[in-house]
Amino acid sequence: MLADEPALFTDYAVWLRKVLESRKVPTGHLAESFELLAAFFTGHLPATVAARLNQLLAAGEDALRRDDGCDPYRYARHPRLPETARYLEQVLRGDQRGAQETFNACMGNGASLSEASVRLLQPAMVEVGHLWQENRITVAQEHLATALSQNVLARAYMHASFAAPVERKLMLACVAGNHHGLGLRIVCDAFETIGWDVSYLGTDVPTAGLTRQIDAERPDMLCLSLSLPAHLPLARGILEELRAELGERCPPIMVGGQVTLGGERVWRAVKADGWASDALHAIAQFPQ
Ligand code: B12
Repeated sequence: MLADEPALFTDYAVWLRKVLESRKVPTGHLAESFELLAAFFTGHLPATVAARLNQLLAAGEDALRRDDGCDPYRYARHPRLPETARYLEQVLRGDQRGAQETFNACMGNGASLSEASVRLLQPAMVEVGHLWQENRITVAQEHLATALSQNVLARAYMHASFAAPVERKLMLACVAGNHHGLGLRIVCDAFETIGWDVSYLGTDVPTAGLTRQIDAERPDMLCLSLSLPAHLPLARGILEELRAELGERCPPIMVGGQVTLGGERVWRAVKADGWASDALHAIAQFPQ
């Protein structure tokens, strides 16, 4: 409703059905509960609000009926590198050395740190999420793949090429409640490679502390990462708070992350100043 983007809700409906189905939880009640909700909204909310909500519910029901498979990589801008399947298999197996070799070989073949991150590691991690969603791997395997990938990135960083400093400073944080930090780390490293000075605050950053940190460090831009649908209204509130607290001292705010991938309307709804779909897209907006 916030973004007026039906894909946010239809993606969620299909995602939920897959998660439940793969765990043998009956899903017939999903469409039924959408209908019950629609009836409730019609009876209890102003007609215009109920109509907007019910349109979303109808789109959700339709998506469930159509049974679209939902390619988890549908929003990607860059084709994955051919070595992605090998990298995926290695991180799931816990083969740190193999995964590192695969990643480094891509860099050896001419990919920058950011290209290898976005076109190899990122699609592999998206697939890890998909496998978890379908109950084909455990949470422990997902954690293993994430931990391994964090290591791979940290070690590959040592072989990256860096442009001369450009006297611009970036601060990066995941909004409070967002525990997905790997993608933002990739964005952070990407800006470093084009000469920016970076301050990476990591996951789940409380807004009060973020405000003080901005005031202390005065970055030229703030990058905020959001992952889940619930982070959208939260982010909108955080942006309002930062701007109210900091006034002219508030830098331009760029957002990104999983839940923003569905299109313009999503990031505009949180009132951000800019958006990028991935680390390559982000740095391309700041040509040297
Ligand atoms: C690893 C992982 C976790 C780890 C994160 C650990 C860590 N240190 O990062 C942990 C275990 C914490 C986790 C928890 C959860 N997760 Co999780 N997770 C993932 C997974 C498998 C990979 C995330 C990742 O690293 N992706 C790779 C990176 C490189 O991609 P990225 O994050 O999109 O980042 C790129 C861009 O988005 C962009 N970007 C990101 N941030 C920013 C910011 C700016 C400013 C810019 C410009 C760009 C930008 O650039 C990045 C690099 O190119 C994803 C699957 C997926 N599709 O990504 C699920 C996924 C995101 N998780 C999911 C879920 C459901 C959860 C949980 C709710 C599960 C649970 N029941 O507890 C919790 C929620 C925790 C929370 N409150 O945040 C779902 C979300 C589905 C949905 N519809 O909302 C996904 C999609 C899995 C799935 N297929 O079902 N998760």
